[in-house]
Amino acid sequence: PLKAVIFDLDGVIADTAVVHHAAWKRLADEIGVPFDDATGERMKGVDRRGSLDILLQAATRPYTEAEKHTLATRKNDYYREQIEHLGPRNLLPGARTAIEQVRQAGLKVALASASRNAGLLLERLGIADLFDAVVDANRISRSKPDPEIFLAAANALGVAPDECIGVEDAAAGIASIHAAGMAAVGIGQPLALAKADLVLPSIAAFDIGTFTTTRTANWR
Ligand code: G16
Ligand code: MG
Repeated sequence: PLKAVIFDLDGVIADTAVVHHAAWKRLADEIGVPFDDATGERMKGVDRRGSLDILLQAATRPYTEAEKHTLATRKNDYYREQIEHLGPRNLLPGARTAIEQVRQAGLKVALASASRNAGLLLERLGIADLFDAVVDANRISRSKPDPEIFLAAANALGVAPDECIGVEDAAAGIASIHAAGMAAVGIGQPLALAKADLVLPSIAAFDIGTFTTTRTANWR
């Protein structure tokens, strides 16, 4: 039986995917490395250092470890500048309702975010107390698409992976959910999320009844 729903943060609950994108774009422009939407899409759900490596694939010279550290920090400074100003209005429409629905259905709720800024974001968005467990990149060692983060979330909730649904906006996240042995709901473009068991255009379309009142086979 379904016992828990594990949500991604950026791009699912908060509209911060565009803020990450803008911060990477600013850095890319400053160091003269090309950056397009496809590159931005591949960075979604990937941790900070992994995202930098994706950006630097288009660089014309190698970067030292020390330089990479400086660049990742600079991008994070740009990102933090922006999220300082966020509030509950930056929740994606329907996000709070989706989480509340899950709780009202008697299921547990966890967050699985690759962002080291996840705790700060939850506070700013005013939803920190809606989660039974929060797992972010500070608590794991292997980034999505590795299953570690979703497995850690299920473990923190005390439920088995096959009793969980994961909700993600990134291809790397869908892969992580499936590798953990969970069903995956994609939020966004069906083309980018082709591997998901179900794709919804936005979190506003999330209806827990889809998963609790019909047999898994009907949607998965
Ligand atoms: C998010 C974003 C990624 C970002 C990562 C790390 O993950 O989707 O684009 O690179 O966090 O963020 P930070 O630099 O703040 O640690 P998620 O899993 O919440 O979608
Ligand atoms: Mg995401």
